Order: sequence, then C-alpha cells, then structure tokens
Amino acid sequence: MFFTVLTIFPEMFDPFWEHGIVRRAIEGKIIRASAVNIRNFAEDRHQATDDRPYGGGSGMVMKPEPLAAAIREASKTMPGAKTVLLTPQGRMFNQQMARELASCGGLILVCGRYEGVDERICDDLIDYEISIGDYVLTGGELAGMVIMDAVTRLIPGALGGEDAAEKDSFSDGLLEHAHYTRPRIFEDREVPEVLLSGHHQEIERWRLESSLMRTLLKRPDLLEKRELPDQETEVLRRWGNQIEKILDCHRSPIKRS
Ligand code: 4FV
Repeated sequence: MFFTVLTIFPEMFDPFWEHGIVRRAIEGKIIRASAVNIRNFAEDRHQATDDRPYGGGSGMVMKPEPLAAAIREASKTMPGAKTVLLTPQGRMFNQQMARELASCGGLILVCGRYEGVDERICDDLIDYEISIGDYVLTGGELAGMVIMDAVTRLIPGALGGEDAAEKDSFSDGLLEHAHYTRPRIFEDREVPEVLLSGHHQEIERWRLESSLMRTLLKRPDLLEKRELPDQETEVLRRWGNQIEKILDCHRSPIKRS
C-alpha cells in the first residue's frame, strides 16, 4: 500500500511514521509513505500556496496551481492511486470506508489549510472527499493521519496476527467485547471466571454477549442497521423477554409478592 501526503507541513508526519504499527509496517515494507511539500510546486518567487478569496471575506484559500501540479506529479509516480481531499464537506470516514481505501493500493492524501482549497481542484483532480468528523480543524494533516492509521492496520501483515483486524469493533458492525489481562484481581475486581476456564466455546459466547450488550447500551443505532444472525437474535430476544418479565412484575403488584 502506497501513501503520498500533499501538505505545506510535511514534517508533521515524521513522528507519526516513527512509532508503533505504522512504523513496523513501513519497516516491513507493508506500506510505503512519503510527504510532499506543496510549496515545492509554487512557481512565484514567494512560493505562495494561498491567496485572498475572490468575493472578499476573511481568511485565505489554497491556490489551484501548486496543488494541481503536486497532485499530477504524485499521480505520475503512483499510477492508479486514488486522490483524497480531507474536508468537512466529505463523506464521513468509517471502518467500511477504511476497508474500501485499503483495497485501493495507493492513496494521495491532499491536506488543505486556511479556509480550504480552490474549488476547481475538487472538480477534476479529487476522487474522494472525506471528513473525519463534523468539526473544523486548522488543517487536513491530522485527518490524513487518521485515514493512514485506520487503513494501514487493515493491510495484511500490518497487525501481526492475520485475523486481528477481523475481530475489530465495527468489523462486523458490533462494538468489541470487554478486554481483560493480568492481574486476575485488580483493586478487588476479578476477571470474569469464564475467561479463565479455557472453555473456548463458552468464552466465544461470553464475548458475543459482551459485544451485544455494549453495542445495545452505547450504540443501539449500529444494531438497528445491522443484519442480525440467529444467534444474536436469540440473545437479544432472551434479554427482551427478561425485561418484559420484570416490567410485568411492576405492572401488577400481586405478581411481585
Ligand atoms: C477536516 C475534517 C477539516 C477545514 C479547513 C482544513 C480543515 C482546513 N478534514 N475532516 N473535519 N479540515 O476540518 O477532514 O483547510
């Protein structure tokens, strides 16, 4: 997987590429990543990459010429790569989109600054407009790192255990189950017994119910839009019946006695 980042602050990416799974993926040649300074493509003697907005108003806009030249140069070195503009105007980034991008083979990440980029760049040089959230950043660089991080860990070999990414939150549309590690007792709180039982079927069942309960309580919207396998339907129905029974008890005091 190849990443080229177009930015006026390429040095921001060095610490990102020098740590953790991303660093190991680069060392293992599982990904290749480089940051290119858009200013290198600015022709005027001040190497300006921004200018005042037509129509007046505050702030500056990124000039089209240096950006277009930088995108075209990157596309030449990465045939078939998709260009991505990080912008609040974009489709909301999520795990499904991360999987989509991981199959692209090459991404050119365009990081805007100031009020944004000249619209004529979006017209015919950008394949994807992606947002990481409904808030305004000072630049697209952090969003670029978020995309690279989420995509890199989906590249086979990046996470070490082959199937690690399959067990992710959202990989199957549920939040992940609770995780525990040593010590068995921490501040008087014990690890659930079943996890120490070595009974893998029981452990898988416990983890499924943990995922379902956490998703039900924290992100019920994910359950509403998700295909429910029978095993999950059975669990949710059982919980629903238990809740009904309790409510019943409270409806008719007689039953409670
Ligand atoms: C952003 C976001 C974001 C907007 C103007 C960069 C800034 C500045 N990018 N998701 N939210 N970008 O706020 O991706 O150019």
